[in-house]
Amino acid sequence: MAAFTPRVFSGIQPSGGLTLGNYLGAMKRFVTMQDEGKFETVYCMVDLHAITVWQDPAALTRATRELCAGFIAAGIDPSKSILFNQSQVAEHAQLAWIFNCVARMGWMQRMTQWKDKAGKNSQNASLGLFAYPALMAADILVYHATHVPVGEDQKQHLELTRDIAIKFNNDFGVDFFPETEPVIEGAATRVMSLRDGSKKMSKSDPSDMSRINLTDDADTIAQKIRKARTDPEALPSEVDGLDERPEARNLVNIYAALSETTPEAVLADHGGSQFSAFKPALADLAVDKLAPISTEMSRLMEDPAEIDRILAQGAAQAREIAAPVLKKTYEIVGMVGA
Ligand code: AQP
Repeated sequence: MAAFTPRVFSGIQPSGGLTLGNYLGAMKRFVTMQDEGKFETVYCMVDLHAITVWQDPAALTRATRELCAGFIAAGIDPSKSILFNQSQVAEHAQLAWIFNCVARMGWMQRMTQWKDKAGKNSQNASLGLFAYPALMAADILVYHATHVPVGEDQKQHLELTRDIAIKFNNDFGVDFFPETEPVIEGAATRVMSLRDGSKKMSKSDPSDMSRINLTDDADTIAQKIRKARTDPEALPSEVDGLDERPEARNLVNIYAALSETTPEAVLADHGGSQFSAFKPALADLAVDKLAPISTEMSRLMEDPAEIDRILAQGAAQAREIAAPVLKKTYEIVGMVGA
């Protein structure tokens, strides 16, 4: 196996505002991996992914800038990490086409995100939504990324990315694409909806009460946590006591992730508490951690030209890595003029 530069790639869709799920499941780890200094870090606003379902153009532009502001407010430093939006680096879409020709229809049909998002009306879903995982594989492999921090929901797509890399290497008899490792760690790899403990918290959920947005003010955060669905029992003192209590487990996991501890430690402190006491403690913690991010996002959003400058600069840096990888891929495939 060839030696690859330790490099992290991950992306977030500008398909709405950032949620607590995106923050705890992905962005917080992006910052840790940047600050550890063990990896080159490349982070992307995946706007080409966002349009696999309908996006109002003006809302997409705003969401992309707001997402960039969110990355920076959460701790991503454009002088340490490459930060850009996907559509400015054409190599993503170009490599995705090659991968569309490597991946098999059956692989895509098995993807649970495709089944969930296309639902019963799959004949009416976009071709882009079906091919989404091949574009995601291209996002990652065009940087020869070795590690990808993501939430639990993206695990299957990362397995598919490895399958595409292996099949490409086998088909062409090369050792060119790495077998990327997912990084799925911590108490909040799957933050659930505040209204339904069986559903993932999602920025496109029709109910705003189901999620905490990074732009929510303190009162809204407190109200959403107060109204979060729970059961009538007190919190247990052991994590086993959370079995069959998905809503209680979710709030405990959120508390653990925000306070950078474990669910066991949270229950050691709060076991026996009623939700009437635990929810205000969680709301205070959430406001404490999220308010500085939301304030900084608002400040950054006052200067969209500066955000666009950061994205253009990041895109130029990204192309420096992506262009030679695409060129070599074309050579391997046999394209004249590559
Ligand atoms: N609820 C979640 N818990 C933990 N991690 C999550 N992520 C998303 N939701 C949760 C992680 O955030 C990263 C970016 O996700 P994305 O925006 O690319 O797409 P998504 O997973 O489809 O997120 P949403 O919020 O549900 O978007 P929509 O509603 O547009 O589909 C990923 O690493 C993801 O795992």
